[in-house]
Amino acid sequence: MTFIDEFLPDLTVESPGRINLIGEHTDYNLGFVMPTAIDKKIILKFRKNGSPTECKVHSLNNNETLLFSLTNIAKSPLNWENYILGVMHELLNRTTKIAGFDCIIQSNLPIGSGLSSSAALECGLASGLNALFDLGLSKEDIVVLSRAAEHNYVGTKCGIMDQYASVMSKPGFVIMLDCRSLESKYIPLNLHDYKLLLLNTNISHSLADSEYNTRLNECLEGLKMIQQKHPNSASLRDVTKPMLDEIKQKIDPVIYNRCEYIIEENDRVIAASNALKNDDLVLFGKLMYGSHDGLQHKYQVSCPELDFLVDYSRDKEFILGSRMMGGGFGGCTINLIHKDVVEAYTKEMSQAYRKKFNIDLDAYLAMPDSGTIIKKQK
Ligand code: GAF
Repeated sequence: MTFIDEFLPDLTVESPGRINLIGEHTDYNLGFVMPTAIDKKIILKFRKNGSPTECKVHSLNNNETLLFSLTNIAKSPLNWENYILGVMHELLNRTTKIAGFDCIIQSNLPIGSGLSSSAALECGLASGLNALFDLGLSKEDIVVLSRAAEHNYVGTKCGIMDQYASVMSKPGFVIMLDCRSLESKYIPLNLHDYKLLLLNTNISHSLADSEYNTRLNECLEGLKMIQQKHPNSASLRDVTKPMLDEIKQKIDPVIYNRCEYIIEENDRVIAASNALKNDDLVLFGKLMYGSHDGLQHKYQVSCPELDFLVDYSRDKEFILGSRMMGGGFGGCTINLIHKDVVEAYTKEMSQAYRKKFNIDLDAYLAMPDSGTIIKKQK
């Protein structure tokens, strides 16, 4: 019998990926986002192994095993291992209650597709160990420490959206999240005859990680200049268009565009949440297109594959909105599409995409689902 065959878990964690309806790159500018978890997830099974220090994590997807000791946590040259080791590092800074454990991981979340498999892995591991060793961490602690793991071990200076959505979501609701106060409003998602269709480009351009941190720095550079006139602006979230325009002559046009996009995107999230409350899906869809246009032209994090999918949808009366989703440079578009045409449109789109890029498109319907679920074995 192998380690996997005889594995009897003490507990199982279901840790979901997320979609984001609108509000991209606003989270690290302490603005607003509108994510929710989906039913694509990472399953993590845990058991204590009796050792005081030795741990084993096995990924069934890539058939790789990570062995480590709690007394010697250090960064790995392998990216996926750093998600695990980063969480261990953060947990061990906060508690001495963890001992040796084994964990098996299996995922149906496509990696690099903008559905946030990284946050699902970090939060799933932290939630599982919290329950297994009774660490007494709150859900918010899990969110915050999982993001810290990504900053400190993986090196992406991400915002809080992905971890928050993976842990805190509720079925049937999107979260209107204020990324500064972490106050959240759960808005019921009533799409009537429409569906959320994700179209996965199956592309993940290598620029994604480096450009992400570059965007963060560009926003900080813009903020610094604005603060010379408006010292009370703690983040771009506090900045208005007239405030930005006061320095238009002095600021680098690229930085101006980045800041302008963030200001406009924050306004769009607020408008989108009102549109949802008023059942105005047509307006919601227009805001989605506005978001994509800003991401493509002002924030410049889109790519030809994403733009092709969004552009293809523009003149279709059965699609109310479409935009790239997540960090950019690949991954999925999110489309608000009439339920009667989902199948036919997916087929048509797949053919067109294949003809243009010689790549297969994947399509998934997404519904707001539950955040982290922990099941203890009896
Ligand atoms: C990635 C990041 F992890 C999030 O924090 C967020 O910034 C997103 O890109 C863009 O909105 O998923």
